[in-house]
Amino acid sequence: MTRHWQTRSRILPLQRTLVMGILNLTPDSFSDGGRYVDADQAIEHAYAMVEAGADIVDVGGESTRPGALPVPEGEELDRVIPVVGELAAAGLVVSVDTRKPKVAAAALEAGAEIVNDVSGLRHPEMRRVVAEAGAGAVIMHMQGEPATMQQDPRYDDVVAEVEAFLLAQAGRSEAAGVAPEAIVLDPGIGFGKTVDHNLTLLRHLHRLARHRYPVMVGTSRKSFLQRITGAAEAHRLDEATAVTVALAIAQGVSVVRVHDVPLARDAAAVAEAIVGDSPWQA
Ligand code: PMM
Repeated sequence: MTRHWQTRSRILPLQRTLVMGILNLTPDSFSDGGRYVDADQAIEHAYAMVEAGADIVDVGGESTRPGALPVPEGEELDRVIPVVGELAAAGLVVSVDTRKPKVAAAALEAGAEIVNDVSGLRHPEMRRVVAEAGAGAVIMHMQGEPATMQQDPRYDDVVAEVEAFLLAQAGRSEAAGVAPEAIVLDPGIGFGKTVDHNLTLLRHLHRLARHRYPVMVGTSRKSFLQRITGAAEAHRLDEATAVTVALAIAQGVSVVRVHDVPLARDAAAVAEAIVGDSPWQA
């Protein structure tokens, strides 16, 4: 597996787990209740996450939670670009969580390093934008669209299907000129998946991690954790998230996307101390 992640202007080493802190600029985000729509507050929160050990700040202006409707392009640009510009100018490594090629292009222009696309770089224009900028790319798996994806998700073999999709999209991206070292794969926990599908994928992260691409996982405050623990509030799921972080690292996952950065950083430190260079990567 690649031991670094090549992004637009940086090379991020992967010897230690990268923690990606979530900055949702969406009024309807289920997990932080829209506390960070105000740009100044959002920027403060980003600095606090970096202070607490975040390696990357993932800025998103369109909610992709189950049932969410698409946001018009102009609105997403207005939410995301000023914040990306300011954080990048301050020297932070910024990824932009978007499915829109125009938003991705503008964010890269404003200094973002990585495009995090929950639709897995399915749009040919998105592959072109990422290739042209030499940006890092997160290719995520999603069955269906956010508005309807949780209605009746079905797979014959969820691990094999997710793995095949991610590898096919990585291949298409490389064919479009994206460097293999720029690509990170993400199974898309909660995106068109039942609780059982999520758990099966989390049990088989080592299968995804056996390929040449680093693997990222996003479990933070997701509803399957709520279903398992019965926790009433989103922030009460951070400990449960930390458990998934440790178990993911034990299987060779390189990047974790979380809301609570200090907890994830501690979980990663303990997991790394126990597993060292994960036997799953052998
Ligand atoms: N999850 C959400 C949004 N973006 N991106 C990647 N790569 N992986 C994820 O699991 C992921 C994502 C939804 O969660 P949020 O609304 O709490 O940000």
